[in-house]
Amino acid sequence: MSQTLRKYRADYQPPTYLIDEVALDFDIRDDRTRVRGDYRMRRNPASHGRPALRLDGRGLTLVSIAVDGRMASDEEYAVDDTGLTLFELPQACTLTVETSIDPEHNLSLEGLYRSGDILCTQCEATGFSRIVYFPDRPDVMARYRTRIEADASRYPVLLSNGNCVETGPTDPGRHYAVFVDPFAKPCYLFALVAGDLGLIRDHYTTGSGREVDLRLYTEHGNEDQCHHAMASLKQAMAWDEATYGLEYDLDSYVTVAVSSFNMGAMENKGLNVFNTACVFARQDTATDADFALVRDVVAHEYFHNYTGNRVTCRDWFQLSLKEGLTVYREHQFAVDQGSPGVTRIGQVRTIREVQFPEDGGPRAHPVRPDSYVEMDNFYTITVYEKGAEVIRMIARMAGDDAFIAAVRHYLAKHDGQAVTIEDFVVAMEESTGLDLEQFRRWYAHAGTPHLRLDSDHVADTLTLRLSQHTPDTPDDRDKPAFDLPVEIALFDHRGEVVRGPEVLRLNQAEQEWQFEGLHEAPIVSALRGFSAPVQLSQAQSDTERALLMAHDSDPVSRWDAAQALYLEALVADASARSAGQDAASAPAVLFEAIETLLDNPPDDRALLAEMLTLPSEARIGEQFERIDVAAIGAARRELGTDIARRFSARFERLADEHAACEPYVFDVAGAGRRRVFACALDYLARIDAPGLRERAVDAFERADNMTDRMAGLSALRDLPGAERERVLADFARRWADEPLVMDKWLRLQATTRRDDAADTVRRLLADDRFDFTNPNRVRALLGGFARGNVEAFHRGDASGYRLLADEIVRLDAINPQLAAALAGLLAPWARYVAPQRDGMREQLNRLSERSLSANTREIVDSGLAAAAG
Ligand code: B3K
Ligand code: ZN
Repeated sequence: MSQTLRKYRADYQPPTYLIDEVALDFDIRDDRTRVRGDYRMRRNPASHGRPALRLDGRGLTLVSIAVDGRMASDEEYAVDDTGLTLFELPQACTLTVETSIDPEHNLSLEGLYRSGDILCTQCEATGFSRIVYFPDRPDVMARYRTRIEADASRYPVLLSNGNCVETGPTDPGRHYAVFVDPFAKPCYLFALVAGDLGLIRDHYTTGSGREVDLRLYTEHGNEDQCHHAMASLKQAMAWDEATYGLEYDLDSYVTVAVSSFNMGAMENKGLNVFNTACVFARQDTATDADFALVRDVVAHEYFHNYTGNRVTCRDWFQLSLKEGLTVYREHQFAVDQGSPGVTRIGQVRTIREVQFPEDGGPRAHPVRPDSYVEMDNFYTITVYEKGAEVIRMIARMAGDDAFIAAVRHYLAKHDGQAVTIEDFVVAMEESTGLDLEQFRRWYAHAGTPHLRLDSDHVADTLTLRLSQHTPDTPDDRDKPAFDLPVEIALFDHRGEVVRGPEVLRLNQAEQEWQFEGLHEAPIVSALRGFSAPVQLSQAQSDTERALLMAHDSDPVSRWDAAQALYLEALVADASARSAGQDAASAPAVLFEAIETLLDNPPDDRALLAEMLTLPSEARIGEQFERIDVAAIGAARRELGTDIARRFSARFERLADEHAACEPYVFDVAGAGRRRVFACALDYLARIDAPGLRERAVDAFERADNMTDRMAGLSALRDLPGAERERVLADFARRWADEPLVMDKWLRLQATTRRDDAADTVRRLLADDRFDFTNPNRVRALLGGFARGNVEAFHRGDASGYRLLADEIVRLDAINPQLAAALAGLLAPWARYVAPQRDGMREQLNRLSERSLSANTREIVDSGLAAAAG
């Protein structure tokens, strides 16, 4: 049974011993792996109390333990399920611990495990304690020397962090390598890889002239899918130098792509391990979205080298210290590489569609959580993305240059240390001169603030009144006011800016601002660029929204005005349907606004596609206290069909104008062109327009790239018939040997809008092309269904919930982290109307009766604890 002890941030105690040097020795054999650790330690002067030492260890077989070369006797230590305690140790000593582990049968994808033919590690958050007994906490930072010995033909490539200082043969058929990492690091950044790997190489010269050897390893045969990742790495290295003045600090930067990985990638010092899904990108196998994902994840992991590795977290409650800041840096990088407006729109969508629901549900927690049972459950959208938005607000208030100077100050002040979010905020204050006393509440409180904006125009004066209120969350009621920047601009009725943009700093429950000299009542564009992670409601007419949609100088606000127009119509219709009334039709002004948009499209084609895309079901659901999935689905379908019918000729023209005519290049113009093409096809498919099927099949067959091919395939997705079946079968034949492409095939079927979608998923679960032990396959099929096929998943007969719960039980036995993530989809039952709320809760109860991992137990319990309302 797993231990389910809750850990509290307030209970932090410094480590009793510091470890200066760690020598690890891995003896890899087919049946077992022996790991020996020699730790040179000394008493931590900051720690008082008994000189006992706690070493974490899970699922380990202890072989021996010795202090300064003398075997420890049974009385000197005690072993339990989660580690080992040494009762008394000298002030300074060398501790030697030897363990035996079984990576071959480790399906949890934590610690040392096998992915295909590759042995690799994943240590963050606490996977190191599955390798050897050690104080598995980020504030114990040591320099590592690692020796790996293994079979030479099975594992010709041996890798660990730092520089390779020695290699050679040992016993017949075996060889070894020794690595020394000159930088002190926490054990979560340790990595080891052994395998028979293909390689692509490049190099990078830093601003100060240091030559860095860049290597990217993958299973043989995939090398040609790795060039975009390598190019992205070089872009990221150059960007970090140009923007933050940060140069890479080791002689080599090594990346290894593995197919079985629980998340996107891991920033181990000098030796990143990546999910192949975040490395592979070739035009015939990857879409534009994949190309962008690879670029951004590669950059994210690279940026961690400073924000995370050189300066790390004192304890895991501080996770956003490295993740929020690194996501923010990644976001800025992405904005600089692509179309700034559309890139920002993508970030805003994630916050609204995924983070807001988390913040309003049973799993709501502050960016810096106060307690947890399983840390791996807290790698959340709140810690990552809301954490990044919080940083963005600081940058917004300080100004970009002052913010960058402040980050440099923080990194210099704390280089080589394990610190807290408070240390970061203090460094920001010291460098920028900002007073962040009240701002700190963003780290301490969960929940999304709701802002209300009212405006009054009297004589020639405009009064803007902003008020804020944050709803209660499970552990946090009656929240105080937040300190946040609200960017605004004022427009006249011709769409010209008459004031701003400027930032209003809201820090009270209610505040007023006055703008004089305005003869006519202006139109207020507010929360421009999504300047704070809040919900804004603003009394605005449809005509005003349409005007901003056509003229606002901020692309995010233009898009947002369009979203507000759609949303109002959708909410009215869904509310009517939910109440059993007649459907409500959308106002004429909405269709006029679409016509104006089609007549005067923005130069940035991707922005056009974004503005033509209806808010997702998740975003519509967020507008309701209780979510009625069927009513929302029907309203969204109806509006989509209505738009498609009215503008079918325009969509045909758009499809013609944006069909492929030049060879594929992944750039802003090309990706924008393909976005519009896919969007036009999607509208035409909604009404099964004459000629659409031929057009889609043609795109599928003739495209020189996966993006256009998927546009064709997606358009046929919900249109039963011979075309769909033929194209799907062709796809599966063509890409049978490309697991990541087959994930698209699985996902497409899992997201097909059909009443029997759950049966399709069950059939695919049994298909040979599916592999339950591989997280990418599971995410494509089960994640695709539960997240991407909202109506089928939430069917009133609960068949979707039963399917998910069945698979969670099966998965929990092998991969608790992934099982817990899926269980999170059942947890917010209280947000739904009946019968959904009952169906979800019933499956949570069913799960609760089983013996579960600590990961899944924590999620299920928090879901069930939610008030019935
Ligand atoms: N730091 C890792 C995530 C580790 C997740 C552990 N369950 C990847 C990243 O955020 O860059
Ligand atoms: Zn990260």
